[in-house]
Amino acid sequence: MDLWVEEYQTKDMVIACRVKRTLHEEKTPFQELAVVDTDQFGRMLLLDNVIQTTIKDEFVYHEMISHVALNTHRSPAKVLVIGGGDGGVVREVVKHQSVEKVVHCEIDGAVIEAARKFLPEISCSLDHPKVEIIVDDGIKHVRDHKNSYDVIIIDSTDPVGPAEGLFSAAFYQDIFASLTDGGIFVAQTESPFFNGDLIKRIHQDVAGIFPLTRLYLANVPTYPGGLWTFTMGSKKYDPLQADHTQMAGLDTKYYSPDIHFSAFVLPPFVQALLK
Ligand code: AG3
Repeated sequence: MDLWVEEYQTKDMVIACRVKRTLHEEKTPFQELAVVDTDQFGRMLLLDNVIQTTIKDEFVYHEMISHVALNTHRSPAKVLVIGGGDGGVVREVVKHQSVEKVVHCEIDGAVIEAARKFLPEISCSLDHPKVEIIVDDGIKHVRDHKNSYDVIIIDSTDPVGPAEGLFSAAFYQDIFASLTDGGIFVAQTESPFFNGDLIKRIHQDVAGIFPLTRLYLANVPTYPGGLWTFTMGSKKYDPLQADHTQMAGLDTKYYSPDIHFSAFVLPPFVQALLK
């Protein structure tokens, strides 16, 4: 039988991928979770029918959401990852020698369990001795942990359903309070083609709270439009002033010191969103 997964990337556009085998399907208290195997992208994790990550292209997103902020901060010791139950961000964060502790706060424990079982390449560092996993609401966690983290990484789903609150100004305010002096946060902020209004609003909200706000880009083939944005709020350090020679020599496939800087070069239509 010819089986396909289809994601409505917008209400008028579908991305479809032929499925070799369905490995797991589950309705969790928060969402519908599926892991399928495909020829095109390898194993793929979907939540509420939205592609979260695939074995073939996950490195782009996970490296880019992690290393830009971690290499901008001079010596991040305590890092909080919100969401990202697959463990891809955690795997990248523990590559940094300065990091002493990674708290991984994911609301849906079923995502962590599915990733452990079906996506070992991505979840492989979840048991690292520096990692503490907390299955809880990230919004609550930051509210309860003031002045606690050097870097906070928000690896959320799209801004509908369980992740909606992770895109609010009130949450960014709590993030600010949860960061130490010199702290930095970064969040995935969707497609500049399809979510321009959202990107604009987030940029304004973050700029109203943090001394420095920056947006950067990476190309993730399985996300709507491919071109993807990340928004960073920083108390002190500017990613554009990061010291090339101080950057950790990381084992990466997309991120590099040159990409660190070039990712901030924005096409005019993206720049226009930030005016
Ligand atoms: N976080 C989801 C990014 C948003 C993808 N959106 C979409 N495909 N419509 C990725 C989780 C990976 N750790």
